[in-house]
This record gives sequence, structure tokens and C-alpha cells, in this order.
Amino acid sequence: MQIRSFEEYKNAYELSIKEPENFWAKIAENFVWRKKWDKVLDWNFTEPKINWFINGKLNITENCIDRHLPAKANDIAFYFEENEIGRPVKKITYQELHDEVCKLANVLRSFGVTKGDRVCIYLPMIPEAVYSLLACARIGAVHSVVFGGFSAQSIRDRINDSSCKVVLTSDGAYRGNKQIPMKATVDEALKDCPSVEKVLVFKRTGEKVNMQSNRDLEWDIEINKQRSECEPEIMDSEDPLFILYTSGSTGKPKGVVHSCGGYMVYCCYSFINVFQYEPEQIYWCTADVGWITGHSYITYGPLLAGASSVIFEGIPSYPDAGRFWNIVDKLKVNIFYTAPTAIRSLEAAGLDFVKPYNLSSLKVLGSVGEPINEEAWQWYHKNIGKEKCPIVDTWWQTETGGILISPLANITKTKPSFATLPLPGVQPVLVDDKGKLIEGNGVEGNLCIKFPWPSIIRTTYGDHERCRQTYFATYHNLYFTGDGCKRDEEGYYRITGRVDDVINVSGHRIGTAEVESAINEHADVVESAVVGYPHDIKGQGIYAYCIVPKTTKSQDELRKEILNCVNKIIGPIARPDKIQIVSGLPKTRSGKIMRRILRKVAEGETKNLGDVSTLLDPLVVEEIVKGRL
Ligand code: 7RM
Repeated sequence: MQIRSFEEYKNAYELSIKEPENFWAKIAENFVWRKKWDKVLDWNFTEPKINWFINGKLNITENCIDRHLPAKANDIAFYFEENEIGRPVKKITYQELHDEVCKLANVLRSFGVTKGDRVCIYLPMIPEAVYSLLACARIGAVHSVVFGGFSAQSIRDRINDSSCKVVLTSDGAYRGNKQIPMKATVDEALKDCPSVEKVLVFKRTGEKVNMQSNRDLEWDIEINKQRSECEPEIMDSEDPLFILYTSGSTGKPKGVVHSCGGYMVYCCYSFINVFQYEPEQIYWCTADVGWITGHSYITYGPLLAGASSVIFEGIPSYPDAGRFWNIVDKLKVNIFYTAPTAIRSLEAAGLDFVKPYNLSSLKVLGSVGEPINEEAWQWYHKNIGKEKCPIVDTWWQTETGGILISPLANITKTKPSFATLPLPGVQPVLVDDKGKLIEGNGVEGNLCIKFPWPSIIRTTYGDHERCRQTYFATYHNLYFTGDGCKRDEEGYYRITGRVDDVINVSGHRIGTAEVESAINEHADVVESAVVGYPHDIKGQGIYAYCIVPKTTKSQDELRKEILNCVNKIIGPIARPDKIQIVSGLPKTRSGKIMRRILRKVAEGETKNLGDVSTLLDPLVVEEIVKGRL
């Protein structure tokens, strides 16, 4: 399964294109299947229908845990570093992981959760979050994790969209010097969630919470009633494993659905190859399980590979900007995987926060979530990797399930800000806006993938048509990523960012339409338009233009209220950085907002705004330029 040289990479790549079924069958043979598949792949991108390892039977947790026990029962699966500095690290062996996951799976079964039922997970970054995903997978329940930065209303929408039966949460969360309520937020969400029967509450902060009788139960009490053995549910390759909601250019977030077999195979294969993980190494991905990175490269990938990894509860800036490096030193981390936004903020804090720590254990550095600018790349390379660690700039998406374009550590020659080359089995193409293939090198276009890989999105929960529309209808017979991309003279790929109305704030995907509709909930706002603009630390910031024709409030008051609206409807992660009150928006005669102009103004451009001749009222632009923030 592991590629060891560039030569081997090229051979594997070639084989994966010529004989994809043989290629993936060979890799899939490394896993425990209760029944082998009859056929490797059946697909079309028109419906779309994508089936991998057809009629294969498995349980992913058996592959993540049980199969490692004979050799690794006492090896560390996770090191847990708490939010508070100076605490001893908590070690969780594979045997302990097995026992905890089984007990929790049995609790879920005792609640009447069975194969196919949906379970919502809203937890801080603690080992119980990882146990929760695995406990669901153990019994064939479909997990739907909601990131802790989302509001009660967002939780409610997600729970209702997939009618979750159970919610797994905690009393509160520690995040830096803040204590954040979790259960209270869930209570608020559940005021209108008829499908929810039980809520299991983990005690983390010890804060007082309301417990509704017959619905809410204490984690420890329930766990202690259960045995630490739990027969895994036998799943079909194409049974859903999880739903994860993600934002797009229109409407409410979509529930991206991944299935068991293909996801397992690709997750493990990509983890081992991109990071070149070697037994005994310590791996740390700083993501949150609320995002796809936390699913694929904190939970499933590393466990499938039998790795030892770090779970960190806190944030990079607490108690100071040296925290990441303190942990790397303390735990002798070998592979470190984080987001460009974190790198930029730690760079801004200065080298005094890096110098005290011994980072010589580091062998490989990773980046994910957004384009990494050259300056951040160089800083990371020089000051963290001491110019001896390759940086794997990993491009992928919630919908792709795993890393698609990335260097393989120490194998692929890296190039700052390039995700470099596709993994075996991945066939990227660039197309122009009409869908015409752009061939050759030294070109730029919309990034599509023309052949399925095992962990490709299967559907969007409850609405297959939306999946087709969003990803497979833009360009015939291609999966469309929504990203723009360059292919340089060497054939290396460089992702330039979204070409749709999605903004990437600190690596978090936010739909401008969603923010607009949250802002429009404010009684005095009649219309708004939201765009992204370059932000030194976050990558992109959120710039909102709001029309507020009649109001008795001051601009400051309005801004505060608009922020509260977004906070309440989506959550703090979607709060605009800038809010400009305007009297009109630049529209074409057919009523379309010209976002191109708004983006330019938000970027700070005041003169070359392009063609404004189709505008209904060109004076609007003058006003906007004058009032820009
Ligand atoms: C893993 C994740 C996906 C979007 C994607 C891109 C952007 C992610 C990179 C990147 C440039 C990268 N999933 N993106 N990784 N852009 N270089 N290495 O982030 O679904 O939350 O976001 O993120 O725009 O489409 S995600």
C-alpha cells in the first residue's frame, strides 16, 4: 500500500489510470472484509451513481481498532492534551479505545439506535468526540457532527434535515481562557427537533446544566452500565457511514454523505502515502472533528493505519502563541498537520514564541483548508521545519472525503503554494467556463475530476438531485470542485481559490448566500450582499454591504445588531469583519447584483472596477467607493 519512491508513485499512478479496478482491489485487500466485494466499481456521473466494492461487507471500526489489537493492544492510539497547560498528557491505548468505543456503542444500542439511524454529535475536541464517531460506526448509525462554532439554530437545521434520533454533547467546552456552553445551546436547538429521543451529556466543565427527564442522560452513568465488548454491525460497502454538512454557493448547507467501503480504503491509503507515516511515529492534526479533516485525518485515517496521534482540546494562542510548539516539544511530534491561517497568526506573533522549544522531532509538515501563500509557506518551512521537513500542501474537500492533490512527503519535490500532483486514482482536469477541456501545461481553469475515486461524495442527504445539480451538472461527465486552479509548466497544480460564491475564512467554508439571508433577518435591513476580501491572517474576511433605508439607529448600533443576527442564525464563525451601510447595490438592468464590483471595492480597488456600463444606476458605485471600510 505504501509508495516509497517517485518511481513507484509514477508507476502506481499509471496503473491507477489504466486499470483502476485492479489498482483499488489490490489496496482494498489490505483490510478486513466480512465478505469480499463482487465487483470493484460501477459508476456514472450523470445520475450520479457511484458504487465501490459492490456487495462487500465490513465494519470500519473493526479495521480501525479490532484488527490492531493482537499486535498493538498496549500501543497508544491517542495522546490527549487538555486546554489547560501543564497537565499530564492522557494516553489512550488501542485496547482502551476499543473498550470505550464498545461501551458507548452499547449505550447507543440501549437507546434503541440501530443501523441507519442518524446521531448528531456536538462536542469539544476531547477523546469522547472521537469515541462518538466510532461508536456510531460500530453499530451502523450514521453520524452527523456539528462543529462547536455553530449556533443553536444551525444545530436545529442539521438535526431536522436528517432527523437525528440522539444527540451526543457535553455540559460545556474549554477553549483558551473561555468556557463555552454546549448543552445549553443544544437545549435551545431542541425546542423544535421532534425526532430527538435521547441526549447523552458528557461532563467536561462541571457547569450546571438542565437535564430534561426521560430525554437527557449522564454520560458516565450510562457508560458504566455497559460491557466493553460490542459486536460490530456488518455494513455494506455502500451503506452510509456519515453525513457532514457543508456550505455551498446557494441555500442551506448540504449534508454530504460518505459510505463505508470506499471511504475506508481511500482514507487509509491517502493518510499513509501523503504523510509517509511510519510505525511508532507521533502524528498530530490540529483540526477539529467538526470538520472533514477531523473525520478523515484525526479519526479514521490514522486509526486505520494503526497510528499514534495527538488530540488537542485547546487553541493555538492559549496560554500564548507558543502552545503548538510547546506540545510538539513535549510529545515529540513527528508529523504536524495544520491550516495556513494558524501558521499566519503564529508567524505574526513572532519567533520569540518558537525559540524556546525543541522542534527536532518534526519530520513532515502539512497544510490544509485554504491556499497557503508563499510567505507563510517559507516561514513554516524555515522556522518550524528548520528547512529539513517537506511541507505537504494537501488539497481536498468535504465532498472528496480524502486528500486528492498533494505531495507525498519526501517523495514529491515540493514547490511553495503548489499542491503539486494528484494521488494515484485521481484524474484532475481543467475546463474553461464553457466546459471545454484545457489541455497542456502552463494553463489555468476550473478544477474538475473526471473519474471517481473511492471516497467521492455519494449523495447529499435527502436530496440526490441537489448533489447532481451542485457537483455533476455544471460540466458534463465531470465532478466540479468549485475551485480555480493553475497547472504550471511542470504539470504541478496550484489551487487559486473558489470560483463560486463560497468564501474561505480561516479554512472554514462559508456561503455568502447563507450570510446574506442571516443578515436579512434584521428587521431594518432590506437587502444585503456579502463578498470575501483578502485578510492577512484569515485568508479571506467577510465584507457585507447592507441596505438599511429607514432606521432610527446609529450605524454602530446597526452593525452590532447585524452581527448578533449572524451569530444567532449561523454562529460566530460567520460574523462579517466589515459591514458597510449603503443606499443601494450595483445591479444590472435585469436585477442581478454585480458582485465583481463589490469584491473589487472590498479588496480596496477604487479605480479599475471594470465594465460598469450595464449598471442600472452607476451612481451607486460612487457612493460605495466613497463609503468603503
Ligand atoms: C479539507 C477542507 C474545501 C475547500 C476547497 C478549497 C479549499 C482546501 C486547500 C484548499 C488550496 C489547499 N475541506 N482548500 N485545501 N485550497 N489549497 N491545500 O478544507 O470542504 O472544508 O473546504 O477549501 O477551496 O474547495 S472543506
